[in-house]
Amino acid sequence: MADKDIVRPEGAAEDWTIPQGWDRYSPAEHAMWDRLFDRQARMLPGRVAPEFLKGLDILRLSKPGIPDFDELSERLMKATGWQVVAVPGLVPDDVFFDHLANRRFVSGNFIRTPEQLDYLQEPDIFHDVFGHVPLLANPVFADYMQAYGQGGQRAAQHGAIDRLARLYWYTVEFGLINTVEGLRIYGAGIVSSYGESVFALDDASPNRIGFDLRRLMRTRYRIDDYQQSYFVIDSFEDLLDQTLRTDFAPIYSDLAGTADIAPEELLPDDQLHSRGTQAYALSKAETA
Ligand code: HBI
Ligand code: FE
Repeated sequence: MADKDIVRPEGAAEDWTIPQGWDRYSPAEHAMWDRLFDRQARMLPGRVAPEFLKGLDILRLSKPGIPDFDELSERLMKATGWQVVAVPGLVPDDVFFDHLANRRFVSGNFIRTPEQLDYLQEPDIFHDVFGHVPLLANPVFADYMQAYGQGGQRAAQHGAIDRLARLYWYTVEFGLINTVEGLRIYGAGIVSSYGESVFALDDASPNRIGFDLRRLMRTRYRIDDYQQSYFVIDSFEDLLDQTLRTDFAPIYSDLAGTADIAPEELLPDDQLHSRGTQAYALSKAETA
């Protein structure tokens, strides 16, 4: 969706923020949070990066009910100087980058309906808060997200937002991390999804490829289904070092004119953690 297609709703401020309206959630909406929270909390130990579990703990994210952004922001502010602010849905890139650059994470204030339990297009409060916010309590990841916002402002000047968006996608949304105990998930798109938190780690279908910034910036991604490739970082410190402490301008010019890489494609230089069968994507293609 192009930015010009997103219209700032009436009632949203200049920076697109709106009141969370915590008092307006219905018992059914709070119950939906609890249901999603239970399902993921049971799934995650042994699957998610330890930093994520630590974040849940520090922020005391739990049941019962949808968190109040003011309370959450107070704890998050103490941990890393971040806040959570409510927005109506997707916001334009420049607005998104500006919030991140100022250590404000934007979150939808609505929660999915029972019909949308496992799939919805716009990020709701469960994806945004449960998926994204715990890692913002980690000082290194907190700096990474701010640097991404600053990098977005620069990428816009280079016409390279698409490249930078791939970095966000394959790390913040769908990243895997290598630990002494094996691969773990940390991307919010995985962590907030019941199906993908199993698929991304255990399924034989997807590729799991060692993180390589230039390679990743050439790789297209899927927005409609589980990923066909995941990229594996060694640590958050290493991710921050390799990416946003680096000036991307020379990388953007090197990459101009290079061919994109398909989501499932492997290259000879890839450091493979696992070579995927792509059985899942192929079975979907047959029935499509
Ligand atoms: N808006 N609310 C919201 N949440 C996002 O994750 C988001 C957005 N606008 C733009 C955007 N993400 C990305 O496309 C940028 O990283 C480029
Ligand atoms: Fe997200």
